[in-house]
Amino acid sequence: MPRLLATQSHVVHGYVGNKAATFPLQCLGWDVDCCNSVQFSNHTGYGMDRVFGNITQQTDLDALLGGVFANFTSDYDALLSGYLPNKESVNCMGKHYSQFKKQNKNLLWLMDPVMGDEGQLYVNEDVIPEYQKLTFSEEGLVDIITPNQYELEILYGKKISSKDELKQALHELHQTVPVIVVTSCSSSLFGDTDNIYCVASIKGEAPLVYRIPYIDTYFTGVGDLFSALLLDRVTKLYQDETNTLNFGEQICDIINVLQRVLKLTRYHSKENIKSKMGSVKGMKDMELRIIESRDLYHTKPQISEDFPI
Ligand code: PXL
Repeated sequence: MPRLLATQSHVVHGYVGNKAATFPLQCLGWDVDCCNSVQFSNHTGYGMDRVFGNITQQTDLDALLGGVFANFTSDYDALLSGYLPNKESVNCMGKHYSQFKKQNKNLLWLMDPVMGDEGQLYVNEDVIPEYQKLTFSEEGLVDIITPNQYELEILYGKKISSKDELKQALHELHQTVPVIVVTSCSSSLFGDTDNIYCVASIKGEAPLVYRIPYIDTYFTGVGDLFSALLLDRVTKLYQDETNTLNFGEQICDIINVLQRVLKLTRYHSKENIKSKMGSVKGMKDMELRIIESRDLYHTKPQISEDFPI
């Protein structure tokens, strides 16, 4: 059974971070070890005055990651990192993951540089240079990154206003990172507000562009689920000795899985929920239906007749 270590959020209620990633990965046959970068009552979309709990302090994160890697020196096939709230936690994850990757060159490290979306930063500004250091490290230790366009611009250090500029940014980041998936691009880049666009790029190949029908509801944790599914697919792609798996098709499959999870989530939520945004009841109703989606994570999903998806 492949084993993975994931360092990202734990929420007591709901499904973001490790709560969004663990069960789907377990369904796909992974043994998932979780290191929690925060332990919060719920995600921050409920409003900061409704978030209770703690950030894992650097000394604790350092002891946990140091201890795990000391005890299990060659036990991981993949490393995943997601939401880390501050400079110290990104630095600590980066230090331990880098050291472990150097000792285990064959494992895959997916780093989701969670910083913000649509022009809004939702972590401390001082995480930026930490993510840039890991992304542009000449040692090339990070295998996959999954920024949205805003996060890509932050890493790149420049705004991206055209497809050519996007290509240039990808080219620059590919000097050190082999796989880049820009999970959502601004609608202006493709002149189309009805759809969102995902751009997936492997170093040395032309980037692939995916048009995704826009679902007009507010979901949280979708990026975390995307990263988890991507790490599973890319691991299988790299291990595929028969050469039958194809990167472009894998991304297409992941997008289809996510669309089904979102439709199932919307199906289970009450109507008109957008008007309840910001309320605990409204946000609770829009939590990803991670468990109900259990049959959807595989390549060939078993879709129940009960759901119109
Ligand atoms: O990546 C989503 C996420 C992860 N962790 C926490 C969050 C969110 C989104 O709101 O609040 C704590």
